Parts: sequence; C-alpha cells; structure tokens
Amino acid sequence: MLGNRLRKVVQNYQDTVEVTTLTADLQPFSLLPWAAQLPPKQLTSDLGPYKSCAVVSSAGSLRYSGLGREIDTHDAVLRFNAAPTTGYEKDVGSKTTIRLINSQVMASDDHRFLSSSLYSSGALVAWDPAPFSADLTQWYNRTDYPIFTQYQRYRRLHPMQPFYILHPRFEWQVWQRIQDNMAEPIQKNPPSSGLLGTVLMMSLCEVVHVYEFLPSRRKTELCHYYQRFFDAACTLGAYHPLLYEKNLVKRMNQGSDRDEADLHVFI
Ligand code: NCC
Repeated sequence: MLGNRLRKVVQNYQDTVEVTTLTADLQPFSLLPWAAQLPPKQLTSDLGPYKSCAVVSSAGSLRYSGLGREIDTHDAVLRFNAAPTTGYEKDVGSKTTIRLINSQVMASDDHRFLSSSLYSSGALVAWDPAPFSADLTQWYNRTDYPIFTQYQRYRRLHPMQPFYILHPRFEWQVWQRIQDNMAEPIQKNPPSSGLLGTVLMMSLCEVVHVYEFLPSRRKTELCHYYQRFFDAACTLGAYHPLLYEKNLVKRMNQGSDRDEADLHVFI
C-alpha cells in the first residue's frame, strides 16, 4: 500500500517536472553572438541513461562516514558547487560525472571558478535563481549573479568540457512540487542545488542514491564535510525551502528507513 503511494508521488513528479537546459536555438540566446557556446542538445539527450547513481550532498555529516568506496561504485556521481574530492576520498569518493554549481560559485573570487581544477572533471551544470515567471529574456537581463559572462569565459578556457545551464522553468517546476506537497505556503525562493541535482539524476538514472541529504544518525552542525564552519541552517535551510525539500524526498524514498546513510529513489 505504502509502496503504491510512493510510486504515485514519483510518477506525478515526472509528469510535471522536465529537466530542461538552455540550447543555442532558444530566444533570446539564438540572437546573441555567443549562442554557439551553448550546447546544441539537451543534457538529457547527451548524458545517461545510467543504472545506479549517487548524489553526494555537501553535508558535514559525510565527514568520517567512510562512504567513499560505496559512492564510487555507482555508474554516475553528482556533486555540488565547490565540494572537493581530493583529500576526502575515503568519505566522498573520487568519481565526478556531473557537478551542479550555482551562479554564486561561478561569480565569487573565493571559488576561483575559472582557474581551479576542481571544476574540470565530468560535465558542469549551472543554475541561477531566476525570477518566478521564468521568462528567459527577463532573467537574462537580471540574473542573480553574472552566470552568462562567467559561462562564456569558462567555455573559452575549456571548450571541450560539457557545460549546461538549467532552464529556470525547471527550478520553478521543482519548487511547485515542493509547494504541492505542503499545506502551508513555502518561501518563494528556488530549491537548493541538492534537490535540483536529485531530480536531475532521477531523469538520467534507474536508481538514485542520495547521500546525507536526509540527515542520518551522523547528523552534525558542521555545515560542509570540507570546512570547519558550524551552522544548523546549512542542513535545515534559510533562503532555500530545504526542510520542505527534505520532506518531499523523504516521501519519495523507496529505501528502508534503516538505510541511514543514503536514500534510494527509484523511477
Ligand atoms: O552549501 P551547498 O548549497 O553548496 O551544499 C550543496 C547541497 O548539499 C545539501 N546540504 C548541504 C549542507 C548540509 N549541511 N546539508 C545539506 O543537505 C543541500 O541540498 C545543498 O543544496 C546550494 O544549494 O547551491 C548551496 O550553496 C551554498 C553556496 O552558494 C555554495 O556552497 C558556494 O559557496 C549556499 N550558501 C550560501 O549562500 C552561504 C547554500 O545556502 C546553498
């Protein structure tokens, strides 16, 4: 009975959420001189399908987890933002198939996006908190961070690395699904990279294992596994509707409750 209900939630999810990325033929990009830097095809036609995938959250609770070997056995591994593998292989593995980055990472000097080798493995997928309407021209003229300038610079430096930009419609479709799952109104800010990455992998993979998105018994106030910075908001959310996202993922989870380390989302 419970299994059926979960399956229905996942099914509904797929009906209303479509992983879409920007392509060179889309307006207003098609009219711009750098349009050819955008991929000709959608991410979902270039990558996958994979059998088993890992989504590695950046949570502090991954530290000392010893999950690295298990994570690397998956066919594809998705990581977030500036989360490193070097020096943390034991806990988070070393394989990176996709790295999902927010536009803040691309723009801030701290992350050395254009020069650091951290970003050079696998395919990159970027996103920017777009206005709710998801109108491309409106967004293009008022991005949260300069995602397009940085995209063009990165592509010139690394023309061979696959690099996609999520269509803002996707982030708001995912947001809508979180809202639909809740009786109370949630904040009108896009979901965290964590949920966007999980949904993205659900469209590429048969089974998605999400590591430490739902806090396990290892739960800690350590924000990231790679930094000495403590803040419970990293796990519970502030700007992003993170707690609501986690509730939704808990409903989609088809692994057993005793799988404390990871979560299995079957499609
Ligand atoms: O922290 P962040 O996220 O890069 O983490 C990636 C994803 O892992 C999940 N997470 C992380 C920490 C934690 N204790 N529990 C978790 O569940 C979340 O799902 C998270 O999305 C982001 O979503 O892109 C975010 O990015 C950071 C920041 O921009 C980057 O790390 C670059 O420095 C945001 N932090 C700030 O703006 C200060 C964060 O709010 C969201």
